[in-house]
Amino acid sequence: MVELLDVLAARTDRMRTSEIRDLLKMISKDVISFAGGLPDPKTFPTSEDLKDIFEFINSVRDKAFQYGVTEGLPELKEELSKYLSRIAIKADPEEIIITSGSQQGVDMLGRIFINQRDIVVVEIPTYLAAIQAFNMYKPNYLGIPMDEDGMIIEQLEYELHHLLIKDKKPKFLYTIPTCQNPTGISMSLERRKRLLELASEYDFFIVEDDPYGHIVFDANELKRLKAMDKEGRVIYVSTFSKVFSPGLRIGFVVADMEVTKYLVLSKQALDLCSPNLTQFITYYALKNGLIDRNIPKIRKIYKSKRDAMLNAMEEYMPNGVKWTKPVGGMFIFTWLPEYINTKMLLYKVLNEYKVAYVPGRSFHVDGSGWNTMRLSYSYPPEDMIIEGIRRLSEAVTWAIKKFQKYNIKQID
Ligand code: PMP
Ligand code: G9A
Repeated sequence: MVELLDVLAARTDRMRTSEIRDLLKMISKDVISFAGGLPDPKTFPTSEDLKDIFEFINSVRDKAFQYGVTEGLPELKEELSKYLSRIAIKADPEEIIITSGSQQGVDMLGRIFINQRDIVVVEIPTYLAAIQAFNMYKPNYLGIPMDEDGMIIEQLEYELHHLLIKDKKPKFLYTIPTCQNPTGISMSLERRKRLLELASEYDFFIVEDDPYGHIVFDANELKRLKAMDKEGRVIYVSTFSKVFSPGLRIGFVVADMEVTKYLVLSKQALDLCSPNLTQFITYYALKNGLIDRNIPKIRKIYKSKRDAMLNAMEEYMPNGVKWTKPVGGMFIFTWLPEYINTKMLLYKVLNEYKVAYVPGRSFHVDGSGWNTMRLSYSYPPEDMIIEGIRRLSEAVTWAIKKFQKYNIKQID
């Protein structure tokens, strides 16, 4: 018998499971889940829409069920180029590549850019599945903390300066500047401008991951970094998962042609092409305004759910717990007292209180975050959100009583 550990590639040693994906499998019907950022099915196409969509699919049957080109369905890229121009992103169809979910785009960027020990800058905290994708290529992370205006750019500047002294610079900076996962925070316009200046001064790429850019609640949509970019430094990644349907697995990357050339090469090897069938569905939805019409409805649904969660947190959470006030998106990030380990607490909360959340540690590249949790308000109905927060608060109150006497900060 082959000894598996003798034959596995060295790159597997930093592969870690996604807690979001693990929880998705574990959660039973009687659990109120604040774990995965699953869209509310009310935001999916209606039965009426589906009739039209499938009538259209029937009319393009020969192509829809066929292999497609690696770059993506040309009709979809044309429509996408128009859709992007409405958020001030100028992208020729040749600068767009359709991916199987934006997760694939994130992974492909890791593939084409990261050598072992290359420096990749990320927010602390950041999207855990981006860390999971990049880990495969063994970068050294430079984590930059956030405040209520997003990544602290002064700190980034300080770190870049110190890297330069050592003759080093990042390969790229990965950011979710708008309605961030996991905090719901948006980077201020001033910081966006400064970030672009720094990227130019220190000469690195920015990867802007933007699944939630349309899901803003109280203000207008913020200018995308890509829309402000004059030098082709921003590689824009986005998806139809949160504004139409994640089941279609349609995402996209926008970058200069020299970059897309390499992305296409990596996608050829990964999956040849994204499904023509779901690309045609997305094309139809874009062309006929289904997605544009859906956005105000989506905002309304999630805003109301955010409010339900924030109000319940205010009412039930004990002293010593802090949380973000999301300006959009699907998530609230929460800090418990430092002596509580949210990963250990999860199993009790799941089994006894029947509530799920994502322990926050995996969103941190610096080994911190043991006392944090991410709560998603996107999926459960509002009465369940309130009940779930009531139960979770009871569990947290129990944990504070039980562990505060130890008062030992959790460390990695
Ligand atoms: N990036 C971020 C920041 C996300 O939150 C998500 C989904 N939660 C993704 C990428 C991946 O989304 P998808 O593959 O469904 O497009
Ligand atoms: O189910 C997934 O993995 C997508 C959701 C991502 C998230 O919860 O951040």
